[in-house]
Amino acid sequence: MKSRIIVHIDMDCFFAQVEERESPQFKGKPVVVGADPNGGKGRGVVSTANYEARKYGIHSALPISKAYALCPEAIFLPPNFELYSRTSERIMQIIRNVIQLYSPDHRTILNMEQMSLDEAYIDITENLWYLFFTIVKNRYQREKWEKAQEIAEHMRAEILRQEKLACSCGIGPNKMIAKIACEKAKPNGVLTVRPAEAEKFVEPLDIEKMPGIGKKTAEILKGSGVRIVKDLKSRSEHDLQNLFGSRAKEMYRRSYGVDNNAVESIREVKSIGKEITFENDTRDPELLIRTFQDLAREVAKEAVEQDCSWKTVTVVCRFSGFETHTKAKSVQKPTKDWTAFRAEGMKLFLRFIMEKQKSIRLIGIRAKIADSSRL
Ligand code: TTP
Ligand code: MG
Repeated sequence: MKSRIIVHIDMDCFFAQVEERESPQFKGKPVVVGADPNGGKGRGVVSTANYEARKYGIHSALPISKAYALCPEAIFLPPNFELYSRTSERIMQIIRNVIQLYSPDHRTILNMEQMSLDEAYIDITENLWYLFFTIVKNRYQREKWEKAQEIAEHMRAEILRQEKLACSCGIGPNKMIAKIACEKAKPNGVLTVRPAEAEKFVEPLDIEKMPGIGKKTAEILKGSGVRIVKDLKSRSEHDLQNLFGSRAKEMYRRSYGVDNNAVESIREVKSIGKEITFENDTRDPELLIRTFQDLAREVAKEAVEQDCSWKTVTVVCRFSGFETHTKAKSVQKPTKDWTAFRAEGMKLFLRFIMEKQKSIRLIGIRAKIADSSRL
């Protein structure tokens, strides 16, 4: 396989950091985003905690009641998904813009796989390839890794400048190494692991930390004396095959720091949305319906211009008193039928009007795009 350079980028304590940005008075204080702690009796879990709160042992998926017991004076906030998702879209666009600067024509070549709201892989091999023609070969092998570091720092600087948010990057010869490197670089750092270092880099890792190995698999491995990645190598591939069948080959490869999975831009999910806040809260049906139709038409127009298909239509409604609700409908197969998009959106919107008698402050409509052709 051709040698590759992969960057993994991941925002630091994403939800909590966005909340801190929105409310600077939280700076330096422990912030926990998740379910309502209800004075220690709350149910549900922590979505994430900022690094200040992590010092108390609070982390994602911890029961909220435990988080409260560990630090009752922390600032507990409910998640605001609309805000995180809008922020995420802008971040992904910043990444694309920066990467494109590093291609010969500043436009093409983008192999990016968005994994979640705050995380993406970018294969920048092709972006660096043109360097090959500008410098002598032995220098290219070294300098391409330095250039990769420069690209990662550039992305981080732009995200910080435009969004006031910190993130971390891992750079490696494959997705697994890049992801682990990013984890190690946190918070607010960059770590490069070159091909020659990859095998040694994974050896001391706890087997649970290896991407692709879940809790169950780790338990089985630990039960058979495999604690760290290096221990995996002492087993023959045949041994592993008996335990894990077809998955053994991949596992064995990974224990040598090898991962051939490609960065697949097809996974990228984007959305196009519009919303509007009324000057005065209103229940005037004519105004509401007309405004909603205008928004839906604008979204559809933008999508048609970009030749996208839609998968989900989401309608948001904020009533007076900041009570915000969303309703969504998905189609089975992505479609370019934007008339249907507008019709489905309107049905959802009418349900809002019928269900609640309150005045409306904000309305919005969003299409989740199921098309990677725009990359
Ligand atoms: P992560 O990137 O896993 O975590 P993080 O960004 O909060 O912290 P880190 O600095 O370690 O990357 O997840 C991104 C967001 O996804 C996170 O901010 C909140 C949400 N999330 C949950 O809601 N529940 C979870 O169990 C996890 C892991 C994340
Ligand atoms: Mg993160």
